[in-house]
Amino acid sequence: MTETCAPKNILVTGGCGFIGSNFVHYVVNNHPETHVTVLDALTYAGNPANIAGLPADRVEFVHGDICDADLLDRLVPGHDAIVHYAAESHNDNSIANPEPFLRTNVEGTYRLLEAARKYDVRYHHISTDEVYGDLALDDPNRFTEQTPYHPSSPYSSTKAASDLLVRAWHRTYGVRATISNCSNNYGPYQHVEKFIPRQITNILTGIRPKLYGDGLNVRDWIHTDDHSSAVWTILTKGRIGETYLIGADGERNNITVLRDILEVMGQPADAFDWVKDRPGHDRRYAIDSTKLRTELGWAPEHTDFRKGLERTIAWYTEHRDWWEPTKATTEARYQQQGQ
Ligand code: NAD
Ligand code: TDX
Repeated sequence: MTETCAPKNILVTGGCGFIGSNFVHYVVNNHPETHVTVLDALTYAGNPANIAGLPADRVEFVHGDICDADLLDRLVPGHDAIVHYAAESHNDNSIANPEPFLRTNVEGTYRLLEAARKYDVRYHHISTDEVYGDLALDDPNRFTEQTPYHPSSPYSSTKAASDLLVRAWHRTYGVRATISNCSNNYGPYQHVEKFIPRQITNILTGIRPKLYGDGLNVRDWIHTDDHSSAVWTILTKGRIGETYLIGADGERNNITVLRDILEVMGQPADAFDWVKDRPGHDRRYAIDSTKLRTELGWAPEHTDFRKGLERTIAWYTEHRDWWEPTKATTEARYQQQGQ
């Protein structure tokens, strides 16, 4: 399939977070015809440094909240598409305090959909495989676009709610929407609260890595650059009203990932602590991305997980000034939770 008209002006929400900022870099590097406006509230998870240094004629930053309808009235007209990444994204935080998740993930999506409807702007919604709940370790199936929604955590239930709003706004009001549900991302600019950066930066600061439960929970890892290319593919070639699952066949259990990190960083294989499990901890996620690959011709490029992990470890080693300011508060919060 060939690319239908590449959008000239896109509004990227959450473009100062981990995956959103990697997408902004991807667009700047690969699609010179597209201008990006980043809308980000700069919560604890947003960092303007993630997009600093990008050419001013390609990327404009607007500091603001997706729940601010007046701001959206001023900002959305003139854009060809909204790519909606902004969210409260961390499961452990949603268990400690669900309220911001309801506001940003549900109300924020509602506000953006209303703006997309009012100004007839194409809308792409970034979601997660967690809306499908979890699989048993020995289940031969993986998630597909037909898997029923069965979210487990306050985080994933608010993401599921936001997906359902998108479907309703497409069907009822004709909003030109697509949805993608992606598996666990890794790469640069990921907050140190998340599994892989937490363990790398623990080792770099002399703290022992922490593994939840029995360490056998499985995540389906994808490099964030592959997520970006998949989103661009769906934005430009996807069928309106459709959902596409994004994954790179990267299933691994947590203890295997941790042992890889320990080995690459020259640590003994047992140099970590077992800690309290996450309440309601999903056992396994696994994505079947056949629809995206066969219908739109997308394929991941970063399929060597070990190599991607080594590059990610190198990035955190070389960018201490990026993560050090957030490390102590993040670990203090985990310590309070017994994790
Ligand atoms: P993140 O927490 O790193 O970044 C979220 C960004 O959104 C931050 O920059 C934050 O400041 C901004 N934000 C939060 N609330 C806002 C608001 N009310 N208004 C404007 N901006 C706001 O998150 P991430 O890991 O980059 O995830 C991005 C998206 O991808 C989310 O929608 C998430 O559900 C989805 N996703 C994440 C993963 C993953 O592995 N991290 C996997 C699949 C899908
Ligand atoms: O210190 C830790 N030790 C540990 O064993 C942390 C922080 C996590 N874990 C485990 C829990 C999970 O099984 O590692 C796995 C990954 O944990 P997270 O990084 O918190 O990710 P997860 O809960 O799987 O959700 C992520 O992928 C799907 C993103 O945070 C979500 O935004 C996305 O939707």
